[in-house]
Amino acid sequence: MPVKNHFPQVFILLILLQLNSSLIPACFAQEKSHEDITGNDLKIWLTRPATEWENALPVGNGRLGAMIFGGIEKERIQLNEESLWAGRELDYHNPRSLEGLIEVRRLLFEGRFVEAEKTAQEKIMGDKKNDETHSYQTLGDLILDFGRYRGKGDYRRELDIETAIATVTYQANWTQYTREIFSSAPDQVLVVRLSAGRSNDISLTVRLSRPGNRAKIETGGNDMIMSEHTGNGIGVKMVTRLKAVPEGGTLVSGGDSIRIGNANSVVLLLTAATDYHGGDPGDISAKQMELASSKSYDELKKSHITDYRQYFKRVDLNIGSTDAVYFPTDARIDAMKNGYVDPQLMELYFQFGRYLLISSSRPGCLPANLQGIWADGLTLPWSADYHININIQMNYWPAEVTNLSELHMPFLEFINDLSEDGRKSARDVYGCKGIVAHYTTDPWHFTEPTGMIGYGMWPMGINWSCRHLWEHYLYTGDKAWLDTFAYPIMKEASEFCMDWLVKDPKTGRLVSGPSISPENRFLTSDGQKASMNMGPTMDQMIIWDLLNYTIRTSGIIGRDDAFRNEMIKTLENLSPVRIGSDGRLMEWTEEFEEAEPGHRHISHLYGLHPGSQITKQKNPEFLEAARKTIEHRLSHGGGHTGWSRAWIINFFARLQDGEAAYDNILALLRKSTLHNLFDTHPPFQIDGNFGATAGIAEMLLQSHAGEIHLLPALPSAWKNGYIHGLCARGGFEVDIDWEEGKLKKAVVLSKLGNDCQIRYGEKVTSITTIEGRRYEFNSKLEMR
Ligand code: FUC
Repeated sequence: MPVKNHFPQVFILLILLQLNSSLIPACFAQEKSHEDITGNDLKIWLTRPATEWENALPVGNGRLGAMIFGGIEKERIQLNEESLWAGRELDYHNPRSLEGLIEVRRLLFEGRFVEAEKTAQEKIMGDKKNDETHSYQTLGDLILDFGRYRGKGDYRRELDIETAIATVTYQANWTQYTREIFSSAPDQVLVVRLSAGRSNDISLTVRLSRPGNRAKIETGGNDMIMSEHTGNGIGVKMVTRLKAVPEGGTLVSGGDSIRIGNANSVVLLLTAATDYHGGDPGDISAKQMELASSKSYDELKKSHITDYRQYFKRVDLNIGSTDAVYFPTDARIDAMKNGYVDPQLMELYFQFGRYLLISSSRPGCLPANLQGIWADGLTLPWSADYHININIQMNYWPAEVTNLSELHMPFLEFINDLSEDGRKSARDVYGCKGIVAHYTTDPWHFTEPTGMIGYGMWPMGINWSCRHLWEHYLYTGDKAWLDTFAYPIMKEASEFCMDWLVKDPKTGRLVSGPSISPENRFLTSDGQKASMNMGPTMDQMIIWDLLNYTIRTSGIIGRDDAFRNEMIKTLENLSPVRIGSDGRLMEWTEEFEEAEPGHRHISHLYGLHPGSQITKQKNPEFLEAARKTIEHRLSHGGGHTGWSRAWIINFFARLQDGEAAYDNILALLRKSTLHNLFDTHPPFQIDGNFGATAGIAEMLLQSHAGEIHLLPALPSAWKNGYIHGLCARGGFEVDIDWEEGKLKKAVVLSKLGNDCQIRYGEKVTSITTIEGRRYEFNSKLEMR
């Protein structure tokens, strides 16, 4: 995309940066050629090495990840492997739960919330620690020690998200040095290539290490092996292999290092495996190394780029550009904080979200965790686990709409993998049929309620996740998969809900409980804080949703008529969602005062997004109540975590309020974005990146309400632009171009031959399509 000249903006940017001299990077004074500048479009680049992990650059192949610090004299490449967990399978079932359940329900119906909570804590909740014995962990560090350099300068560290290659370049000793780093999915190897402008000029010491000093490190010739039975012998077994391939020069190995002297270039290959998926990690990593080292660097690089691009190139976004692209990414983020508006940074953020999904979620792998696959240390925030009370779902919001459907599979498989333990928990904890899971889980798929009531007593984890199964079907139309894979899970989740729901003695309607509105609290009539009640709105919405699409599914695949009728009956008796006296959607069955009105979770808007219970066409009064709900949260400091802000972008998109959605993108970039574009939740949580990527797509295309809605929430700031390649439910791929804030043209590719209705503003048109054909519309939605 060509860069326009906007000297006034550059000037303002420079002035803003002058306000804080610490923000002015050295390279601002340097001239960049036009070629350089246009090449910066989809690059995150910085003019200094990372001093903190949060500022390093991530590469990954879905399984093997690395964070590139880019030090000149000493490079630290922090490594991750998706299954490196220090835990193991454990049972957290509280044996008194069945007795507790009856007592807790009685107390809650009597309005004795605090007593109910104490009883549930004692009799229902299982005990689980979040410590080193239960956490996802770093694989270790690859350290490249180059010794002392003289005359250092012209430094640049970049991540090209069009090729998924990180590059570090600098001048030192009067030579240009280059490091290229990528994690290849086709060859299952991390590749580092070191080159220099002069021959015989690369000398370094290579080391592997792992915190805790428990890893065994062996070297021999060009090879190094690091192995450990993690978690002090209770976690997974890990083996990491490194092979150094210098061209020219000398190589000496011994102890824990390989020393290379005066080489022309060096390629380092790193493979790693654990025994999590079965097999011997030593054999797996050796096989990977054998295959990777049989290829040349150019072959590895070529197959990596081809593989990555098959996903990345499917979507192209352009929402305008300014000369801010002349500047390094950290300066651009800081300029945004100072009020500068940089549309191309939003585009970069959007595409970075897609980059992160391609790099952390590949078929056959575990799903992206709270940090994708990138995490440092042995004990991580929330163990970097799989939170299923919004976080993992948010990770996968962009998957279908941004044309990365295959990358949804690790999560969909994971939901299935929860079933076995989920069946046991439903039976043992609650005496119910079907499957259940709570707010979080780990790679061994535990599903019991654990921890404190305020977050743990929430049995809707699988039920929410099932929406992803339905969405995958809506986008792909894969009926066989719906029948054999998705429906059995949806059915068991519905069976649980139908057994779990109880009649509210006051209303006679069915409510879910004991449960919470994740992780919010209310004030009881005597001013105490409580979380648990019967029939929190989010549960009612999730169950409504689950039963609805399970009913539809059983119709599509033509099975289980009797069960379908039971589900219909349950739906009719479900306690409805209500609007409170202040016009907001009620979060609980009573109009409790919230203990924290700006709470980060806005769970009772599930029906607006990701659900589709509330739409402009169906129930505008609920849409209005949803708006009031968000505004109330925001006016009390809501959206303070990145993921919460990202959800708000999606909410406003669904409210078709482009300006408010846009303001929240600005807030996300200004308040919750690190210099490497990672989303903050001190330190970092990846859900906000994914949620905002989905939110930007949702502003430009929606299809949840039975029609393809073009530009439903286009903000005035994105005056001219296009988005090509987004997907719509029903099996469509859509290109939209706009000019002066109005639709210019749209092209709809029908992948399945379904009929569809297309909307732009108040204009609606219906078409009958043929599989594989493209349909082009003009600005008036007339077919060309
Ligand atoms: C949810 C959120 C927290 C955090 C945690 C991992 O429970 O409430 O903010 O994101 O997940």
